[in-house]
Amino acid sequence: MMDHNHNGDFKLPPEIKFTKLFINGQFVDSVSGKRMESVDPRSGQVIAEVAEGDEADIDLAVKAAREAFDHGKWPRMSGFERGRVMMKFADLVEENIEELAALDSLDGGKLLSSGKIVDLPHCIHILRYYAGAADKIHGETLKLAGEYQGYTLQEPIGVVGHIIPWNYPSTMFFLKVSPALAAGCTMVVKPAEQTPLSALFYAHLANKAGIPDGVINVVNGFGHTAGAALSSHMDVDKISFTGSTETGRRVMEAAAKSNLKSVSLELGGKSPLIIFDDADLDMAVALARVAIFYNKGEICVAGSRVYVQEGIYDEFVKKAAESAQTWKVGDPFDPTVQQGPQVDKAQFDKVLSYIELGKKEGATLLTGGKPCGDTGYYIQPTIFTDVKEDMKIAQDEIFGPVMSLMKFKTIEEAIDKANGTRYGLAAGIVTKDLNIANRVSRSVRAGTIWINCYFAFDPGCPFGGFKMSGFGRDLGMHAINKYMQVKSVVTPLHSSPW
Ligand code: TXE
Repeated sequence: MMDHNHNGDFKLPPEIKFTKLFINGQFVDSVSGKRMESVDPRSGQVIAEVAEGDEADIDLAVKAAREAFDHGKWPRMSGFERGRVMMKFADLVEENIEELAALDSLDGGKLLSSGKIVDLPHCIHILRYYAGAADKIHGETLKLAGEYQGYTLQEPIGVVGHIIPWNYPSTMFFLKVSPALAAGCTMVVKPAEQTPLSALFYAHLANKAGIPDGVINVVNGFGHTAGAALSSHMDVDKISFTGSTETGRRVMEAAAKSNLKSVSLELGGKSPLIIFDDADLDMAVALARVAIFYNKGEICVAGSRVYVQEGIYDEFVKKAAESAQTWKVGDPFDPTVQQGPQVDKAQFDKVLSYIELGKKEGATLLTGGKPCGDTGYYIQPTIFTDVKEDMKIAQDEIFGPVMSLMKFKTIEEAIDKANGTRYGLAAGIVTKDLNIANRVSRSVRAGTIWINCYFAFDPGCPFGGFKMSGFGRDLGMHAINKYMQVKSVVTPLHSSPW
């Protein structure tokens, strides 16, 4: 048990202060009175019980968001004023960085060190980026045929349902909520059942910053109940979803069968990292290791397929194995650890079953392949070689620390192989040759291409998928458009001809 003191009054593990639903500016119990367990993936032990929302609670939250949208001041404030409140919200998050990062470590098994220096600063940056954007949203003026002129208004889309996953509870919260706030929307956030804690803290801070009641509501609950109720609700105007491709399909179906609400989906991936013969080998090995083992491989853009050109392949395999063996797995609160536990038993079992499948399919287990220790959901950094394109371990999103290593000869072959899955979220290229980098960037069908880097995110850089990795973009100014409607206003130039 860790109990050393940080920042004076904050101790690890953090106290869990908020466990109810947040609806219309109040923390409330669920209508049914049910509670669900939040589990520490280091041990499998229950750390808290939180209110479990379902259809009735989603209904109350949507009503509050509807009222705040139809009659409240948030959509009617100037963008500048909204931005000021959002800046205050960002300051409050910044004051609580360590405690918030620790909550994600506690229920999600994420590294506290990364939370403090990567995730939370990124969240604050996202919130400030969109706070700054809130007063820069404007339409166009149009000179129309005949004696008419027109202009467009960019109006908030209305009540938004954000359904978010457990691998980045804080980042996903701000990635969705910030542009929607800037646009003037009101919203209901449905966090993942595995990681219910930090979103409630954010709701509290938003309230303290002066975001009006009903603008942000947080309803924890399961996907098939609370999530399904939100995506099929007749009074929700848009769903912004991040999660699995299968669930994304269900969300879209629910939208189609209810009120045809707008949907954007950020789904799974099987991203290729393509390493050419001219690459700096040590840099490429380091990049490949981070690309798949960081956040225990629970990243939609994880570089799970590593293609290495034949000239450096053998040397790469040797060094990759050594580097996986020195990647430190352990308690996410320990600052020297590089990989914590998988988020829950279901994900732990899923990853291990893919490792078994890889062996059965005929791939060679180069290193790893087993759980680490007897308690908690820890898995060794794992690498397969002799992987063939049609194996399931090369096609499916495993969402764990499992790298598939493959060899290629020519640029054309690398491009074909990189494009050879149903996904298209991201890709990495490692080469010193600008011509290769340019050609491959334009030929790989993926929403983000990283050249000689990986996981280089920025609030200004749009992020999303091609193919079955989804559609619509988070981040950048593109994301604001997801939360806006365009209205055309037309007037005659001279006295009315009617
Ligand atoms: O995801 P789900 P799961 C992938 C990854 C992982 C697999 C399964 O491969 O192993 O998905 O994870 C809510 N209507 N990704 O089962 O179900 C759910 O409550 C509405 C990739 O946890 O997609 C949660 O809030 N909502 C991914 C959210 O959807 C529903 C991140 C995501 O859960 C619902 C997570 C329903 N019927 C998993 N069912 C990425 N792109 O980063 C569930 N939900």
